[in-house]
Amino acid sequence: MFCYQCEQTAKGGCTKIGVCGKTDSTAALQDLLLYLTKGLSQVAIAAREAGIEDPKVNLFTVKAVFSTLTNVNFDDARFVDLITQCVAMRDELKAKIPSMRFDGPATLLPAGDIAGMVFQGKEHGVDNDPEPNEDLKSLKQTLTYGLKGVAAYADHAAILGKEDNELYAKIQLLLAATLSTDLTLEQCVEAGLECGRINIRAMELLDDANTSTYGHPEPTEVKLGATAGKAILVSGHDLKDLETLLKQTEGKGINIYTHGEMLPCHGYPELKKHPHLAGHYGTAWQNQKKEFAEFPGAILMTTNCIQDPKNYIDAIFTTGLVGWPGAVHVGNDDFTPVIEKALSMDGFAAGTDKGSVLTGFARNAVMSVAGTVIDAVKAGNIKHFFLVGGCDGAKPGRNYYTEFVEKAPEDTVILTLACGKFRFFDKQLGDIGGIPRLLDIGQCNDAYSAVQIALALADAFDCEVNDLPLSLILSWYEQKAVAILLSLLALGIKNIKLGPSLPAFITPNVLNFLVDTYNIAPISTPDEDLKEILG
Ligand code: FSO
Ligand code: SF4
Repeated sequence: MFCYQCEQTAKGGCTKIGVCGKTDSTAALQDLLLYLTKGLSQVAIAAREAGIEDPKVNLFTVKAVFSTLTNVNFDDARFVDLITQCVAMRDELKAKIPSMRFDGPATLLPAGDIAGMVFQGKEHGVDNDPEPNEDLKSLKQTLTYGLKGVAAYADHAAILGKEDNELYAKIQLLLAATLSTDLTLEQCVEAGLECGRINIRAMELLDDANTSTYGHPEPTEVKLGATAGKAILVSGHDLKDLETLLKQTEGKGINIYTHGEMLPCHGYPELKKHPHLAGHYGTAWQNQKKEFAEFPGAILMTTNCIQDPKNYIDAIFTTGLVGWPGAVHVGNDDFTPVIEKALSMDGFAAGTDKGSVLTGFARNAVMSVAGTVIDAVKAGNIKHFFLVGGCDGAKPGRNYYTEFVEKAPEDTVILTLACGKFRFFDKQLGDIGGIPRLLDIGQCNDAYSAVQIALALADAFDCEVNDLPLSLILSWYEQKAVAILLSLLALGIKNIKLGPSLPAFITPNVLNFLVDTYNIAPISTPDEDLKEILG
């Protein structure tokens, strides 16, 4: 196997087994599915030109690509099923445009058994990329990983009924473009920026899906301790799964707790109205092995970020695109097995008080106090904003983000989003004239909200985002972060500091290009970076 798509990759790429736990066979099956989905995209593009739009193919495209994102699905059997579905859909669509001729992944027939498919997957993996130029390969992999992020956001939006054929068409065009060996450097860069632009559209669609279904998030205090009684823990990112579970557990005497990226769910009016949404348990995804093992109830994993659950395999359930061999997979509409499991477990014997945190500062909430914020800036009470956000992970270098927030001067405001916030989410940073110094915008899925806040501030101060007293201090881990980074570059945002390490798939020449064009820089130390930014 060869995989270097995420931040925790082994030096030079994961080759024997993923640091994430991905096996050689899963890696190859993911590569085969991705290759075949690129072929399905070629067929979808040709069909669209002939006037045929296939909603089933469009939705499948994003689901298949999202399945290959880091920490989503580790179950070979599910990948074999997706590969089979992909080829069946492709051939059905091809039959509707009989005059069109295809080759490559649009014609490849998968082998009849797993071993054969694994062999085929390896033939089309990253290390067998036919692109001879290392910089072009780097840009095309960046594009592929960015598209995994876009697919994730588009899938989340589709789950809540928001789809856009134009977005699907652009995703398929870019997926197909990664197969070309004729692209110039300029074309590859432009494709990456286009990926960033379509990601803004995907995130906008998701923002609309979330806020039109559950209302705009409101500043909300979330309890961190436990309430005595039976319990279910929900992790991942999916709001609809949480809602379904809340409805199905109503009156059953089970308390529902959020984990990791589900924390911002407490801010949505239509979710927080359920009295048995009891609080938030634990921290970020990389701490789940310890936190889940200690949880006295059932666990539902709704999207990415699952780790090897062998120590609590009987208590964990996967749903949606998530999979782990041996963990029970349940449909999104019926969580009875999860509920029955929770009822059979002890639950919390007694309540605990671990304080609380604030969430719910998405774009609507922040903009509703924009006047106060602007006055505070004009009066010199707020000197600078830092967006300290992105993914968390296990590497020690990530302490940078905790220290950065601790050392940020008292006349600065920290905006945060995604699971990186767990490095400092419970710090009491006080307020500036009633405005909390730590504002949780939401999940990584809410990056659109952060962009809207930045654009609104720029509008209020009649300047460009780059001229605002705002600095972006980002941490990355998986491919949604790649998509967001491409969106920020597409918006022309400069001076981003990125850590804890730079992507392994970026070559020195591509990095030089990013530094020269966008002044993007790796994080150094909190003291040095703060001095440089505020100096
Ligand atoms: Fe974190 Fe995981 Fe949300 Fe990522 S939970 S690391 S950017 O998948 O998705 O922020
Ligand atoms: Fe390695 Fe990350 Fe790929 Fe897993 S997803 S195999 S950790 S690079």
